[in-house]
Amino acid sequence: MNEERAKQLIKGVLTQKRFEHSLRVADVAKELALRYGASVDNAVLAALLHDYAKCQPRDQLKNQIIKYGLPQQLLQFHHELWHGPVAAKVMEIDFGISDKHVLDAIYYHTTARASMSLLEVVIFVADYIEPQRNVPGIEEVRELATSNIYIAARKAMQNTIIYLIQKDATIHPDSFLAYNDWTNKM
Ligand code: DGI
Ligand code: FE
Ligand code: FE
Repeated sequence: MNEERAKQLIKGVLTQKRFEHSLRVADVAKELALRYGASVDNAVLAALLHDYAKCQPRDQLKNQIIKYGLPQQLLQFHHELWHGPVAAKVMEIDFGISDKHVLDAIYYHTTARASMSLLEVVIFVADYIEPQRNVPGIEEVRELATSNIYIAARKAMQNTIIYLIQKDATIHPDSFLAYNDWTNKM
């Protein structure tokens, strides 16, 4: 899988809006990879593919969680958390991506988790700060991302946890584990 093939692939399965989001995430991921010393090729590839399954119907995502033997626990959480794990499995099994860091960056791009690799953090932060996203506190995260990507990731997760609590939503344990991990590293 290379950049051009990845672009073709997502163009065929995403809405125009989601496709353009993915291109912007790839640009930001490239910038962060250069700044922090992650593989630029892997960052661009993972960014282009991270939302590959985002536009699939809920039933289809659910069927793939079962088919691929992904944790059934996912089904107890918001369906928004399903598209990363499913995309990672499809990339591994149907498209032959074998790089574990790329697969994990796709898998964990929504929830995050403890002890993420640099590439995983790059994708998590790039997805959060891409230029067209507009959530409260995003400017602070953009600023932090110029100096310390882990502190930026922690702030992004803090914002998301607060947002989810305010709307009485559940929070996946991996999101708390990521937050605690980044807090301990401060
Ligand atoms: O797919 P994107 O919209 O580009 O971004 P994403 O995959 O990071 O999805 C983010 C949404 O997922 C965000 O609105 C919050 C929501 N969400 C729901 N439950 C959880 C969650 N995010 C985290 N980190 N943890 C949750 O438990
Ligand atoms: Fe996503
Ligand atoms: Fe995204």
